[in-house]
Amino acid sequence: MLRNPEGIDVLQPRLSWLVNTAIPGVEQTAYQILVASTKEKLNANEADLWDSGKVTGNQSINVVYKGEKMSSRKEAYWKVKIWINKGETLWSETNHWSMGILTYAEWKSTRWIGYEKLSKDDSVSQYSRLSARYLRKEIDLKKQVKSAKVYIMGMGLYELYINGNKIGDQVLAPVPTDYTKNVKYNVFDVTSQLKEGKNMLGTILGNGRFFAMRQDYKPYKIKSFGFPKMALQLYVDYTDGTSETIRTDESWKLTTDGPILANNEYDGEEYDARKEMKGWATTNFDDKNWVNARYVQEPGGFYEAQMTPNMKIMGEVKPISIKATPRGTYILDMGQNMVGWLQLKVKGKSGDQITMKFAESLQDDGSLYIANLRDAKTTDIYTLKGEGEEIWEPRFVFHGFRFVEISGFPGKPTLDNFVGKVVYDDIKTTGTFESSDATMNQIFKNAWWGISGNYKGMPIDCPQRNERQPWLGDRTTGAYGESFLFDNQTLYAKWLDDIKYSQTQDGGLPDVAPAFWRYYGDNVTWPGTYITVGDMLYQQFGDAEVIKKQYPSMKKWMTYMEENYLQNDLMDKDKYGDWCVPPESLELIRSKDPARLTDGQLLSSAFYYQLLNIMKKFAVIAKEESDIAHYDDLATRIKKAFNAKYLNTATNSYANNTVTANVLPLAFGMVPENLVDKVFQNMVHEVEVTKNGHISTGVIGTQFLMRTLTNFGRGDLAYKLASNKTYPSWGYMVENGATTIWELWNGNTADPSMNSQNHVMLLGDLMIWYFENMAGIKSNPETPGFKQIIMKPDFNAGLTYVNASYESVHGLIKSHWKKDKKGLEWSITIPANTTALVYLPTADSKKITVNKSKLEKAGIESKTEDKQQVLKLYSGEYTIKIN
Ligand code: RAM
Repeated sequence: MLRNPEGIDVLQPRLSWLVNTAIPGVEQTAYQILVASTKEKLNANEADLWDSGKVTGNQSINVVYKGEKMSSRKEAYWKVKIWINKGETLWSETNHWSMGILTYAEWKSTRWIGYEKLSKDDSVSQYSRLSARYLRKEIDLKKQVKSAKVYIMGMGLYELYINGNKIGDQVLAPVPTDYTKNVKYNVFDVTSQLKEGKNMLGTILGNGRFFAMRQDYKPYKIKSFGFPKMALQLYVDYTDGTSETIRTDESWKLTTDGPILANNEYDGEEYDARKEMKGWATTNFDDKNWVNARYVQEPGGFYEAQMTPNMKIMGEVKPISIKATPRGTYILDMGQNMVGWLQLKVKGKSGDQITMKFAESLQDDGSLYIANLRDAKTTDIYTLKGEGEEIWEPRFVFHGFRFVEISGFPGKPTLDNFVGKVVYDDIKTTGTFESSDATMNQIFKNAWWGISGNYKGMPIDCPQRNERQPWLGDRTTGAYGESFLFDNQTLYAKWLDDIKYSQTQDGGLPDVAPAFWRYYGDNVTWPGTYITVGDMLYQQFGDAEVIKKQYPSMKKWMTYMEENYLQNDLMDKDKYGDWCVPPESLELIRSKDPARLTDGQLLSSAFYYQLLNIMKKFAVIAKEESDIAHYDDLATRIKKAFNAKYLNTATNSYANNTVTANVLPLAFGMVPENLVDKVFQNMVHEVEVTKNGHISTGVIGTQFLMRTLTNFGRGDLAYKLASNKTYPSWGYMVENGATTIWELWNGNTADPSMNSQNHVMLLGDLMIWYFENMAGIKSNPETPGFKQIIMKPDFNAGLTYVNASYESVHGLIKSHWKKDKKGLEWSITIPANTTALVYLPTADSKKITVNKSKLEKAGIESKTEDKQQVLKLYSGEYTIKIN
């Protein structure tokens, strides 16, 4: 199992497999990997690239390839044989990967081409407009094609065609990067698209993040990379053993006079169907009005294979209502705040023009609420060609919206004229969660929509207003919660590279990476995400390589912060505070009330302390153990200074006693042992009594609140917060019609200047709590990647049932429990080659049956711990009953 097998550019890819068998209690005892250069050789067990030999052990994920040195474009076919403890051996099916282009020299004679001028209706302004570039190149393949692969870098966004057919189902490709640092190429096997004789290659280039991201607007802040451009190599192998390479050069033809008049991620796409150029990507087209493409400068960054998937249309939403307005327009309601675009089906006259304006909600008078979009125009315009039914959807934009205002529609539009296309990274949904609490269930759905919609080849903060930036702080802990819902491993691994590439020479990290917005403020809490997301990848996916790779840059940043901002053993650098706490008045965005705000030095010191602890773990993984002593010493000093300055032993509270000020030292283990319980009880009092059982934390405190309450014994209070419907709470958002998660607790009343209705940062650790604490699906920190699962739901928090599942890297885990007066019934699925520690809420083993037999007779290892029976279970399905 390699997630993106086409065009791998690491020399030693890692191989993983799932042990798939119905036999219970299975553990792998050994494996043998065979890798061959052709399918035939592999079938004959002729492992000319690598034969790992029989390796004893149960490792089934991330086995590092250690065979022949791989070279560019080399194909590898592999399979694995495993031995299991039940006396059998199993063979996997044949898998495949192909290497990318490993050296710059192999790209050297390929030129970047484009057209670096504005056309008639283009402008560079606050609302930049640029028409899409269409390129075409006829090629003559003289012999029969055996295989062909294309490697394309199309900046900012490309669509690739061969003989009129679009290649691949990706949209808005490639994933965005800081193109001056690294440029991603995509690889496609196009063997079946090419034929002997004349063929036509065609591409369309859109702007994406490349061109004029409003460069006139704040050029000191917003990065721009220039006009769209591309480089492409097509390798063709013929059946007679010869081969040929086709590369971009000045012989490619180009026009800017196609139907896509303007495309801008924030403002929308304008399309004039009258300007369509039928057959432009086929050999059957007259391009006499096209010009030759020009040689242009390369973007500057390294060329890299894209190892995370592109976006795709992942689903559809049918609108639920359409209403006429007094203005003669129509308001379409999708019933869901979604990210993507609207497909239009229409009949009319040539020149009829339909305008679609996207927004997240409506004002009281039924018109669109657009103030919170700031100056993003979010408008698509389609001009009809007037040839019967026309179906159109944009290519180079996305919108975050629930409502669309339609104007200029010929005739009366109906719901059937529109379909919402849901666009996000092509990754699997891995987690499901359903419980006895309807509010919590709706929050889960809202979180799913919010998280997926904001995956845009990088995790962005919001999809609708003029921002859409990959802010680090929004994901510090969120990425971990998200990993239960989505297979986000490659996305976040890519993002850590983005962060690494954005590091300054002296070690500083920005708050936004790629740094499309330039925010280098030497903050701790936002850049610290570099380390916490690394920890998530290690913990949830068992990915140690990513830690080894990023460790030097992580360490560099830690040192840089220490050298510049450590004062009297405290870290004195904070920019955003506990961002977005519930403010003192409902219209406010940012609180000014000192009683609600937490001291910045406290936040940055506690965070830095926690990061030091993670770095100690990473130092072991990266084999840099000699760093540990320093991290340890620093952590000890910070803890001491922190308690000396902020801990009030008379009141057992920290600083001004906000919940955030207390929850951080509790969660990070900074509280002196003899005071832990007292500090916790004080915090509980703040949440339960002072705040009347409601949230008072912002982006920082909320990351630790739910787990800390639960782990120290007050899961019931955490449940209250999760199921609340009154302000401030996630349920309050639901009660007020939210179908995603808001940027602000008071999103329905606050000023629009910073008020997105689709932000994920306030989720904090809520999703982790759903899975780890309510469902009882947690990876044992000692055995990352769910090699051992800790199943310890808090059955007494308040829920009466939970049905949850999670597709881990080791396979599907399920936990379904329900409680009633008679007792508890719990069905569990544990994947092969893993074990689970299952915590049952009784010390009395006589009350327990497992798969209908008494525990004592079931032959299961168990022990008593804190009045609980703890069972060690091997793979299989179990139904446990306690009465
Ligand atoms: C705003 C958004 C974003 C946050 C920054 C600090 O732009 O709320 O999500 O990270 O502020």
